Amino acid sequence: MNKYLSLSPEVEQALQTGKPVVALESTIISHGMPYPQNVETALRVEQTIRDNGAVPATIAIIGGKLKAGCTPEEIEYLGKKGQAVIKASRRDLPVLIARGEDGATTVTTTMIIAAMAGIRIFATGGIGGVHRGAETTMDISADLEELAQTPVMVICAGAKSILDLGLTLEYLETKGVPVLGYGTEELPAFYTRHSGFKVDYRIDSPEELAAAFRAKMEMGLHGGILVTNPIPEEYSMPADVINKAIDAAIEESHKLGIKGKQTTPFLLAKIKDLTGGDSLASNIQLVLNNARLAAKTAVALAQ
Ligand code: PSU
Ligand code: MN
Repeated sequence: MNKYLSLSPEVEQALQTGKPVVALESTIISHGMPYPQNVETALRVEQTIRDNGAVPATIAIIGGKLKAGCTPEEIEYLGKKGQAVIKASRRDLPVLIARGEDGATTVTTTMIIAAMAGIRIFATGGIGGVHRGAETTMDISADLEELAQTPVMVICAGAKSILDLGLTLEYLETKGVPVLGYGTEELPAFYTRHSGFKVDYRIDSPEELAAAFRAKMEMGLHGGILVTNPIPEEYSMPADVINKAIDAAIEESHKLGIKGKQTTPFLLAKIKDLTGGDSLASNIQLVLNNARLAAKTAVALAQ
């Protein structure tokens, strides 16, 4: 194990004894939701994973250490500090670690650290992708490259239409990343169950998810698998409400000249304001739903 990695005693013990473990990211805490809902949600997600038979490993960078398994105090710290924590992608790791700084891990860096620790299953809300207008901005999330190269199964609720969903799927196809729909043939669009785009395969059980992941590993194919799990019907948002908010948020980001790593956090916060908090309630529910599926899949993979 490399000297930069630091496992919590619980996560270390679980990995040594072959118990199921689920990785969780920390950018969703610091940049994805406001305080204190971010901290409450992170702790509820951990509890949901335990309730479904797995050990949660919230991943973050603290004092220059790659942590797999944060304490509730560390989660509170990251949540309270919010956007003042550096949003750490792959390119940020060398300097942050060398300087002993803190960082919130995105899907990219959570995958990297999970793989270093030997954790195979990761639950989150949404991934980054190809942004609308990427043909001129070239704004394509590093999350897609990470899915192409790092052996972790990422369970999300699909991609929201702050992204160009069609181009995101094309990119994943080029990179050889399987995009699976849990109980659906249609790519879910995060706040809503429908996008009009098709996934590669519909999968109906955690066992089948685990089997696909195992096959990919055993063949020695590089990279991960993306599982898209639709938000439960009762928490999904009306498509017109959310799409109007997304369009308005994107327009505002252009007006303010928001660019680069600030784009996604800006849009998420704006959408939450424009929907009067309804999108936050949906966001919390879909993360809990993904945590349940991830824990069950980790249990199946450990068998
Ligand atoms: N999408 C969400 N919530 C999030 C993110 C994306 O619905 O919190 C975060 C994740 O950490 C993801 C990152 O990895 O934003 C992508 O950022 P970028 O688009 O800058 O790559
Ligand atoms: Mn970007």
